[in-house]
Amino acid sequence: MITINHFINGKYVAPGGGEYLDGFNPATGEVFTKIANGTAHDVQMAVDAAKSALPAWKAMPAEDRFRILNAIAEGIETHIDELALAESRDQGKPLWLSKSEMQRASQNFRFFATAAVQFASESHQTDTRAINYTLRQPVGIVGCISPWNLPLYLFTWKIAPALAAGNCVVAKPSEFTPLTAHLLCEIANKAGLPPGVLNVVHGLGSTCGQAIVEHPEIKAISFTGGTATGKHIASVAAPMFKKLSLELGGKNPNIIFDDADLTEAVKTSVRSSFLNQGEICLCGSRVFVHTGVYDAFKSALLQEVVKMQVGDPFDDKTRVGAIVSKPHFEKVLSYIDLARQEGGTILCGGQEVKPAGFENGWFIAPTIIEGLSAACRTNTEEIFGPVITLIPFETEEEVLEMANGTAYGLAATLWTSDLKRAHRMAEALQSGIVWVNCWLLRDLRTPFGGVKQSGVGREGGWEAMRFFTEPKNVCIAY
Ligand code: TXE
Repeated sequence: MITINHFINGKYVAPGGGEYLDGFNPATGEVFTKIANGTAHDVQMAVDAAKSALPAWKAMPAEDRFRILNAIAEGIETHIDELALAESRDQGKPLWLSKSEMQRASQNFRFFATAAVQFASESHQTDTRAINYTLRQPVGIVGCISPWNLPLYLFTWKIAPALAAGNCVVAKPSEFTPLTAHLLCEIANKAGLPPGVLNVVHGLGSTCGQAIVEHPEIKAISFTGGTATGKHIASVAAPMFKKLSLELGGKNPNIIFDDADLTEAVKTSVRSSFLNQGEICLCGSRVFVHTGVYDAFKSALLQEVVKMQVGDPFDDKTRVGAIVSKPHFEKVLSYIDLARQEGGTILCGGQEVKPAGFENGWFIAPTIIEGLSAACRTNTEEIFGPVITLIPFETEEEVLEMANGTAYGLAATLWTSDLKRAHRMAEALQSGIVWVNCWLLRDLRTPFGGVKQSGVGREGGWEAMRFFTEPKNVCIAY
């Protein structure tokens, strides 16, 4: 049994209340970790540590901050195998995928280490009268709350820019997948991160997470998770005038026009539908296909999807691992039932799988559904599992209306060889991100986030550095 304690002031500490939560291996259904069940008291200790560390951390020369953050990136790289094993055990995802995510976690630190030395602010000359310059000062103590789908990848995506900008952090990973964040703390210590600069607390969102959001000395909250939770967090943080960055759910369209390179579109759609068991906010869960290529696309996609191996996360051939938790597994299955009730036809999958040796795990076969209206619940609510729907369309106007017809607006993908159409669609889609003839091709400098109920604010590049700093205008008369 692995014990996961808080990391406060550079040391692992037991929860003040002495209580622990069970942590499950989703592939076996077994408990293998005990997770500190943090309370407001533990969050207060983390805030106290952050407060003591803040003056020295924000005054540290950027070059020194760069060196420490870069050493954390190297530490992650050195421990990639161990971290990837832990991630797959905790989350259920295939090991090959965990390895690439651990590389990205390292890259997040490397990227924002260099941001610490490159970040700059503006100056404005006001005629011949004055010069204005903008100071970009650290916000102070910031809260980072991350979800369970890409645990270390998203945890580091938040804490690296927060630290690079000179803040001290109180962070909470998801109670479903806290293991890699726990291991990262030791790496941070070895890299020379001063005690108190990064504090990691564990526990339930409704108690420990809530205490972070409510704490008056935590001045900014960066959150990734469900839309309902984001709405609640905003209702608590906004009246306290905290800075808020919310990266929430999606119900993303993947649009295949009749002039698309079908081979590429099918190959990438397999990934954009089912990578990480479909538990990525960027997955294209509504696949709109032009009637001219609908049958050809459908049969080519089905041919690939029925071959996908579901099961043991540690088998290299596995394409779909376990669903993160029992409640989430049940939620996804309930949506498949709903699709049936709404009149959908299940083309493949549609049920749980019990792979040999993993009969107690939470597995769902990759599922493709057709025959549903674009406006039904299955097609407008986030399922966040290995479930997609196929929807035919005739015209650009029609698909645009359907694609934009949900409360979400995170990431859209379109496949076409017509450049003018790509520009027209990219302009008109209500979405924070538009991928044309590709998916999840990431450049860490680009703004990342969604519109409508997919969130508020942007992460990535200078956007993240701006979020984690307060601009102050200084006007000096000539
Ligand atoms: O996430 P929650 P859940 C979507 C997906 C999923 C749904 C719910 O559709 O089915 O959200 O997932 C912390 N104050 N996404 O309920 O609750 C919590 O401890 C402060 C999309 O598992 O949003 C965890 O660390 N914190 C998504 C984090 O919030 C609170 C990724 C996320 O948990 C809190 C995951 C509170 N009151 C799920 N309540 C994406 N955008 O990628 C919870 N938390």
